[in-house]
Amino acid sequence: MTRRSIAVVTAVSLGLMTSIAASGGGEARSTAATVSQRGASAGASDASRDPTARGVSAYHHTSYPIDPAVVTTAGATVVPIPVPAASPWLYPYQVASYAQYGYGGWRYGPGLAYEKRLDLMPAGYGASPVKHEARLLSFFSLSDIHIADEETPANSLYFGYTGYISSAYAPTMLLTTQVLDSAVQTINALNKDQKFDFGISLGDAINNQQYNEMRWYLDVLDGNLIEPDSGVKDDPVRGPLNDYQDAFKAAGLDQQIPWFQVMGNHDRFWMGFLPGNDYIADTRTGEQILNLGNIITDSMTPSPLGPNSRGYYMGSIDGRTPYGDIIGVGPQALFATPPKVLAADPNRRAVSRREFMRELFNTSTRPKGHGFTQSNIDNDFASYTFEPKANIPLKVIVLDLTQSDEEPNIRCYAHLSLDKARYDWLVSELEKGQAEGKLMVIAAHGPVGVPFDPFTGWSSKAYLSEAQLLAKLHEYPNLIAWIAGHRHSNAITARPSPYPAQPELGFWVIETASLKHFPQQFRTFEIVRNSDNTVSIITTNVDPSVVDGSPAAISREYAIAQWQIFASPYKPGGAKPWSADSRNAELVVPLSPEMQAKIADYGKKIKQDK
Ligand SMILES: [Ca+2]
Ligand SMILES: [Ca+2]
Ligand SMILES: [Ca+2]
Ligand SMILES: [Fe+2]
Repeated sequence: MTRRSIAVVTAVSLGLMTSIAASGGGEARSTAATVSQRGASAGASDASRDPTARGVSAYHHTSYPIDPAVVTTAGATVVPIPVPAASPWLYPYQVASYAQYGYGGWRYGPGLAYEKRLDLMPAGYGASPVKHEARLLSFFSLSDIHIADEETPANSLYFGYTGYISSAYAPTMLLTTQVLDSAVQTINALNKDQKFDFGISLGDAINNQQYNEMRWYLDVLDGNLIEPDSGVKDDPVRGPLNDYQDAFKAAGLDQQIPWFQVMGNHDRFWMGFLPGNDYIADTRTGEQILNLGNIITDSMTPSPLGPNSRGYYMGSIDGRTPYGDIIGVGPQALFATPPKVLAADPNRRAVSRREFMRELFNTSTRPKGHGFTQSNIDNDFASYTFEPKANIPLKVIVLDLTQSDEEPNIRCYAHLSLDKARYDWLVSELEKGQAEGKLMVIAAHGPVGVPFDPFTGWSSKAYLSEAQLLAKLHEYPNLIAWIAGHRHSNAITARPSPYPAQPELGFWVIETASLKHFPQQFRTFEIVRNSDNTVSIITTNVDPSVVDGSPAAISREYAIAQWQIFASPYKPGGAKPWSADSRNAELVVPLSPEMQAKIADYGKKIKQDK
């Protein structure tokens, strides 16, 4: 078995960070605790998870630590503790009451087994034993990080704060930089055990297309000092490192790991939903809170108004309050004067798709541009390819699947789409990869061939239909996987070959969840060559490692509470939960006879257990 297919428990040095001073009477949990000990003791410490009781005042460092006993979901899982039956249903914005009513509690549960999936293989395959023979490639995916400036006047809180759309308001938006920092530290710990060849961020890196969000995102990965605060400087809980607005030093991704960026709808549209206009642009950098109509229902009429529609103040967060109280939200008729945020901030300006790509050159991590080149910027074309490992014939096709601004507004702009230029480019890259005998992985913000709501799936205005795209993809034997975010889901979907005589025309669609919604997980991938010259994609979900009371731990409570609120049958409008499932799997991929012969000697030999 390979390393990531077993429970991983790694002790790591915390570098800059010193030990966690468990002052204030909190119990010190052994950092060397094994998984089973943690499972057994978890129930007893749940009371300590009330962020109001403990806060994060125990830290007197410049950085936030993680639990050094890093474990993937193969070793332990985060299991929400059900909300007591006597508890009332809460609105998502009632963050201060979550703990009191038992929302957001969790414990460690047993590890999640790997499901071995043979969906792409011919009938009868699997009768004879097959070994993992050589390691070809190892990487991680992060997705839908949604680094957020919660104090922006150009928010969309109105659509989410009472429980309508889960992406429009989530209390986790207070703590996005800190959660990414904990994920980065967790990746660094795993990397000590076995090196990642690269990492990929699958889009929606930032929440609202803002310059300050982009800088926070890149500065966390670079390991810079983070001031996660906009407008006026706030300190909701007096003192350093004890609230969501406090400055902290990010750990930074290990400089040895190159990482690549995919374009998402939130990276280039207002709240992932609308191309901006002058009103939205002026609002971002001003004090007046955004006033929009119901863009959700407006967009279903024949002539949607989009950013020109008015009627509701979208609200913002009062950055002086410990739980991020919402201000300036609701129907405009309820306001005598238009509501404002505490202060304007020029760094809230929007980044265009070009500026988003250009900013990726302004980092200290590798590679410059994180996949994008000057020609991508010149042509405002956000698709590219890269070959992660010189001695492995595999290329990654990074595809910009966001809608064109020119597409008409049909239920907003969060759909997946391709125009002719991008489709032609995709086909030429698939043709080249096939001709050159390279395995291929497509990385795009959204998946294909999976169920969607009416707002986020394949655009009816795309150059071709989703069915036509899928049919084309099934022409390339060397395409082994399509990896994506966007649905905030960990789903894994087989796309078996439509032609039984050629199983190699199938591929896998592998999704990565969001760091914003429960379960806040990323994924690792290991591609191995098997003894019968099939390959296996071994993929593992990972929860960022947290210590009690840290911002990332508080965010986990918030994420679980929000999921419980949306899953409740008492929710007005009914339960609208999303899948909180984790998925660990070994996905077996059949190759063409030519590729089987070609890869027979590739990869680093895996020492056999027996
Ligand atoms: Ca903030
Ligand atoms: Ca502020
Ligand atoms: Ca503080
Ligand atoms: Fe997203």
